Amino acid sequence: MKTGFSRRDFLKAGGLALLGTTGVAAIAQANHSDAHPLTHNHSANLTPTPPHGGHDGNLPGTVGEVDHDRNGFDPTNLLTDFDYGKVSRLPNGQTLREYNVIALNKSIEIVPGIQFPAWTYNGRIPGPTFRCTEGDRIRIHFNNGSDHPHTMHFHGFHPSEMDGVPGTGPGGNILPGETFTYEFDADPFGLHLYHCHSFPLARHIAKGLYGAFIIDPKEGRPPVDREMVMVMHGVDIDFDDVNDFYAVNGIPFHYQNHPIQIKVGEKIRVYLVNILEFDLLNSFHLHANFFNYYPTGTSLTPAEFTDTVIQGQAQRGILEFTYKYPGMYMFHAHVTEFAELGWMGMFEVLP
Ligand SMILES: [Cu+2]
Repeated sequence: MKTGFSRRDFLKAGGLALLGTTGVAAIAQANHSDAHPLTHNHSANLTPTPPHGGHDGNLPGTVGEVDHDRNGFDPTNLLTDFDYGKVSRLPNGQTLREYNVIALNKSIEIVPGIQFPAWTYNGRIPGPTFRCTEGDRIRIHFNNGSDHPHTMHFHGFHPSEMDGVPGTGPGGNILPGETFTYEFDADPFGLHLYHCHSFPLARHIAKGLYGAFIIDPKEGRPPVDREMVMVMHGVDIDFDDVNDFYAVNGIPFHYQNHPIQIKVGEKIRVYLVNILEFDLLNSFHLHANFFNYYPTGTSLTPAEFTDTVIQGQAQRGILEFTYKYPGMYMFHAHVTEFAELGWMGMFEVLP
């Protein structure tokens, strides 16, 4: 018959007790409150955990706030900033959507105190989210207001001369001060993207010349309560072809510092695009939930029901989900290094 505690049992019990106290201390720190219900009954056992090297229970992040007004854009607004263009009708009845886009050099405060000398479409990172319906005529008046040649290369069907690639015609190399009009029919429906295709390509993309391009199916997608666009990218502030920060919609840590508010039971649709340069893969992980995933948005039937998706550069897809319980839920790259360098956000789910 076994008697008493084995050494193994003793260590296990002791280890758990130790872990328990440390865990509770971390929770207390994270909530900045000694009166938190979780810690109330244990307060006698608590000793403050000294802050050292990020082990104080707080999330990695920035202190302070970038100047969104000076930057000219706020990632919270970019989530729902769908640009449908100036709409008119062609003689053949086709819907025409016209857009004005200018390439601009622009200094963007990427994290508090650090200016990134970006190249932008319309002064923002990412550029405008163009949105249209399958079969629409898209006409983009592009003006290069910068000091380098740039182009606009769209994913989707179009003639070679509208591909925005050097060597394919006048649209393939728009010099500083020049203009060009890209025109094509929106096809196929799905979630696409556009970016500069001037060389060296990695530099032109990494400096900020990219954006999402949504083509809705003719019959539409099933209605949801909220739609938002998220463009995942890196920021290489010292131009050594290594990303120093990672972000969604321009500013690292933005949605951690400014959680996205949604409600219990709401149907959420996220248009997720990866344009990350220099790293092979990016990812999106949703906490305490699962989503239906539509790769490239080219089918109305989800391909997967999951909580994590991996995307290479230019891969994209549509996520649909609903939260059952109120609270704060992280979403982030499950490349954890990216998460701790800025690709981290929060959904605040309200009752
Ligand atoms: Cu360019």
